[in-house]
Parts: sequence; C-alpha cells; structure tokens
Amino acid sequence: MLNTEKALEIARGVYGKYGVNVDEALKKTAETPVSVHCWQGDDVAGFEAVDGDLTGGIQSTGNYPGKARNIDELRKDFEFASSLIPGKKKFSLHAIYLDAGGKKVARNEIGPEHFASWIDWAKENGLGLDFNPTFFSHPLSADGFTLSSDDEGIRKFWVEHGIQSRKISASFGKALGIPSCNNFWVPDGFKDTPVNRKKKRENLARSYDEIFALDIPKEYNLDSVESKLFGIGLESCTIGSHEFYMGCALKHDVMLTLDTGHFHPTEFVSDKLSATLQYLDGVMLHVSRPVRWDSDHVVILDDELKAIACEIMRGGYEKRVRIGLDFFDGSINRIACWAIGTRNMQKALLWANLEPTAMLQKFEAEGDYTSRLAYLEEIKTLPFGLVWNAYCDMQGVPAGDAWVPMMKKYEADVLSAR
Ligand code: RNT
Ligand code: ZN
Repeated sequence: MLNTEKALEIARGVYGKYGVNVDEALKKTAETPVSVHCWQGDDVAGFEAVDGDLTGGIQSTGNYPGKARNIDELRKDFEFASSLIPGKKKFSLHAIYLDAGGKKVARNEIGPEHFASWIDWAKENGLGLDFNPTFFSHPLSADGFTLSSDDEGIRKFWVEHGIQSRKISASFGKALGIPSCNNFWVPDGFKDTPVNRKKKRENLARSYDEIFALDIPKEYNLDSVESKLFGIGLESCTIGSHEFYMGCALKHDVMLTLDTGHFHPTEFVSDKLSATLQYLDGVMLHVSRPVRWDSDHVVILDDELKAIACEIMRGGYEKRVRIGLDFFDGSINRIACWAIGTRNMQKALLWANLEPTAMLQKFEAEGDYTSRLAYLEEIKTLPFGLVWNAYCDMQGVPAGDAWVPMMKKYEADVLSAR
C-alpha cells in the first residue's frame, strides 16, 4: 500500500485537474456524523427484562454465533466495530435497550434514568446519541395497532411511551451537547384490505398532536417520523404512509425520516431529498438495502448510496439531512455488518465530496448533457481507493482490507466464547 503522503500527492494531482480539493473533501467527510444503529448488534432483541419475539412486520434472519447477550457485550462489540470505522459517529438506541438493572419497567414508564449509563458510555467513547421509541415486540402492539389503536387505553399507553421517549432523547442532547434525533416508527397496519382507513389515520394524527404538544428545545431533541409502504403480515395498508408523515412532519415542524427500504423498488430516496427539503427543515435518513423487499441487508457501496451522498453534498444539505443507518443481518458476523455498512456510508460521503460537482453542473446548465454523461462515467475510475485509504489512515483506523483479520481475531477471542 502507498504511504498516505504519497497517495495524497497523486490524488491531489488527479482530482485537482477537475477543480476538486482533496484536502477539503477529507475534512468535510470527517465532519459529517453518521448515526450507527444499536440493533444490528443483537438482531433487534434489546434488554427488557421480558422475553418476546421481534414483531411489527420486521424480521432479522440468520443465527450466526456470538451475538451480544447483554449491555456490556453490546457496548464492547460496538467499541470494537467503532475502532474499524472512520469519521464522526453517533449511536442510535431503541427504547428496549434500556439499562434498568434487570428490573422490568413498563414502556410508558421509562425515563432518562434508565439510559443514564448510556450517556456515560457515550461520553467515554466520544459518541453522540440518538433515540427511538419502541412500538413493536410488545403485548400491546400484538393486534397490529399502537398509536392508531381504536382502544383508548392502548393508544394512551403508546402516547405516554412517545412522550417519555422525547424526554429521554432530550436528556442525551443536554448531557452530550449534541442534539439527539428521536425517531418515531410505528408498525400499525392491516394484512388485508381495510374499510376504515380514515379512523385509524385520525387516531394516529391525534396521537402525534398529543405527543408533540410538549415543548422541548431543538438544541436537545429533534423529532422525526418514519413512513413505510408495507410490513410482513401488514401488506394491504400502512397507517403511517409517506403522505401521512409528510403532512405530519410539516404540521409539527419535525423531520421526515426516509428509509431507503420503505418505497417501491423503482423509487429513489436520493431523488426525494431536494423535493422534501423545499418544505421541510430537516430529513432523517435510514440508510438500508432492500433486496426485493424491505429486507434490511447490510449497506453496500452501490449507485444509490453514492447518489444519496452526492445529493446531500450537492445541495449543501449536510446540516439538514441527518444520516442514520438501519439494517440488521443475523446471518454473518454482526460486528462485520456494522463495519462494512458504516465504512460504506463513509466511502459514499468521501466519494460525494470528491465529485467535481461545479464542473458537472456547469455542463448541465449549458445544456451539454453529452459532457455531463461522459465525465460522470470517467470519474468512476479515478483513484478513489487511494484517498479512501489515506482517509482511514488519517482517522487512525485500518485502511483497505486490514480490518478483516482484526475482526476475525475478535471473533475467535471474544465472540466464540459466548
Ligand atoms: C421498520 C423501520 C424502523 C426499524 C427500526 C428497528 O421498517 O425501518 O426504523 O427498522 O426502528
Ligand atoms: Zn427504518
């Protein structure tokens, strides 16, 4: 492998020809936070003191050995994964990852005290935190409806959970000095064709009126609402559809969450950024990889991932688009999943920052679409790998494939003993 200085020298020459400043690209990439989801570490199981299955129309498949069985193991695993990943990181928690010392706490009674140890851990590890209320894997979500339930008792229970989640998220933001994003996703929907969609959507809308009534400063907590097309066993109607949440986000001045697995396969989230951001202040991303369905495969460096990163950078949206990851694969080493998926998100950001955007946009403005296509294709073979390895090296994480044997060693030393 070339040493970093030499590699950068070559890259500066090559990219400089197109008006790209490699050093600025490196700096900008290192400053853009990526929120890594806790739930890849244990197949969305969490640490509530009750056993139950993963429900809500989502699924983690595979039983690769060595999954984290408790908070300590999950933290250790992520600390190790984090040592393989360059860039600024946040850690995204779900409510079921509470630390209540083994006590059973009802979802509507969780509070900042159950997440205090996560704040200490985040501080020790230089991480920001994000939060997600958990509206699935629970007896009161078993009939398919939570915030949209016709049963006032059930609906209220989940409203209380939502309100508590905002307080927990705000406690993260306050303690860490980095606003915490609190993401609402509910599984609510019908397997077969309903005849009263309206009632459920009215219930859901009313629930958000109640949840967002509490005023919480945005310097601590930023709420977001996540739409979806369908879930397993909920194929015919999703109460929280895209149109529902676009309106909800505008009404309550919260972010809209665009999950890359939650749209028709011919639709692209990269195209939705500049559209939604005409009207919304912010968008939260759940970067995932749907294979034929919302399968939540590990994110790879495909065209759409690059397109998403490019749209963020082209639009100057680095502050308005919050990048979060959402995949869960239990069929391969889970720490490798974190490393592969997050390194790929970082690669895409670096790729976008190395794009000769000004030159390409000039071609487009002049109507020279021939040159636009010619150069879009030519830049694909520029020495991106040299800059990526230099970036990893500068960030103090393994460059190239050097992380793979390290991950294998952790598997042999730590995971295989579980
Ligand atoms: C489900 C949503 C949601 C979940 C996580 C675990 O389809 O994408 O974001 O994956 O909350
Ligand atoms: Zn999601």
